[in-house]
Amino acid sequence: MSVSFSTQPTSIKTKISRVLFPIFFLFATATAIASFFITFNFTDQINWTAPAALSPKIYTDKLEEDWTTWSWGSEINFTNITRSYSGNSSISFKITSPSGGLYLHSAKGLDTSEFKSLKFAALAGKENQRFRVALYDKNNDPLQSPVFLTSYGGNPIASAWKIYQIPLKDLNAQEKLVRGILIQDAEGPKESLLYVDDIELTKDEVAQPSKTSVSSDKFLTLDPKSSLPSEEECLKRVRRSEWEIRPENKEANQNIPSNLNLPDWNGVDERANSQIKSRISGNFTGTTDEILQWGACKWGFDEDTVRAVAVIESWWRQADVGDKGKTFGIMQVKSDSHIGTFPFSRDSTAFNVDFALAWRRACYEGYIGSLGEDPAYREGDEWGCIGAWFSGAWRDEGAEVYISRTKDFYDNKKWLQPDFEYY
Ligand SMILES: [Ca+2]
Repeated sequence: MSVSFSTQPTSIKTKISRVLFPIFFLFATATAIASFFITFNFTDQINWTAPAALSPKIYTDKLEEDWTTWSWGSEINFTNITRSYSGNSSISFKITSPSGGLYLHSAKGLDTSEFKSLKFAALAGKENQRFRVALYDKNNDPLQSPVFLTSYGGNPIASAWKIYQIPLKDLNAQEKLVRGILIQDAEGPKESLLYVDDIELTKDEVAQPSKTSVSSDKFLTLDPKSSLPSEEECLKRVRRSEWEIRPENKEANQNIPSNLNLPDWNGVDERANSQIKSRISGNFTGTTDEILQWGACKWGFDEDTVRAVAVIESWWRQADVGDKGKTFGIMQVKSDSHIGTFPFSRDSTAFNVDFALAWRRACYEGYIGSLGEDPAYREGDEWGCIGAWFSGAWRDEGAEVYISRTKDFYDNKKWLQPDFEYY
């Protein structure tokens, strides 16, 4: 301002002009710039689509600009007002033929480089529906085979909205241009119905998908001669979830045996009968995984060894029958070598698991006399006992092959793999 005030005498009018003009000029310029931006932004919202990376929302109460439906095998309402997770409406997605897909397409696509996960809310129209999710690339090809919601906190349920957050790395969609989002029926009941709301990409790291194996309270193997937790304690310690990959086990999962009267085991250390066999009850109900956890807790074993053995024995199918009608259930309990187990081994998942793990514990304690004939048999070899459950002998060839296969399932957590539910 000192420049504007000349040291030369000047009229008041000139002085005022000299002061006011720059102020007016600045004001006018600012107004013009501001109005330019306001006008531009206003236009922007109507006609101009932001660069892909700036627009990670795909659906809120309607499909966002540039997203359209390429769906199939379904009836879809994008402004369904009967349910909403937020705002006024959601997508209702009713399957009319198997593997019907809710497929959202963007010609422009989304650059995922700044994002970490795909997030959406889902509510089931009925229970036990299964869905899978995939993202599609710039050529509209799938980036990889779909992942199952089962692995990300369980299937949608009918009583409450669930928020799914799937890491983009699980979808092979990091640093990609994504042109398609698929949520697909995975052979659930006919005419399944799903509500979906608030589909977006987020920058949030996914802490951990709520897979069942991830927990600090995981059951681990307790050394021989450890005192084992009571059934009451295990009832409290099982981590409950809605995850059920074998809905067909439901009836047996709800069945607790009555009038159980198992004869004493022959050819064993007497402690196998007094301390172990006497504890077998099948006194638990829950989902298939909860029952496996309960057995792991009660008998003091690494819960993933229990899950892995249930994979190799029956693929977690309690209705499984083997050995020409002599072997039953999720852990394949042999009715001829384990007298008194049938029909409980067939009718109650908890009994089946309870019995198989009681036997494993007796073996692990060194109490199984028939194995004791082998000089190599010793207490404290859990995998050796897992093999003996299969072969009836101590680390023979059949047992070693079985142990090796079971270890593979243990290592890759087979029960959490996307294809597991189809075995
Ligand atoms: Ca909404």
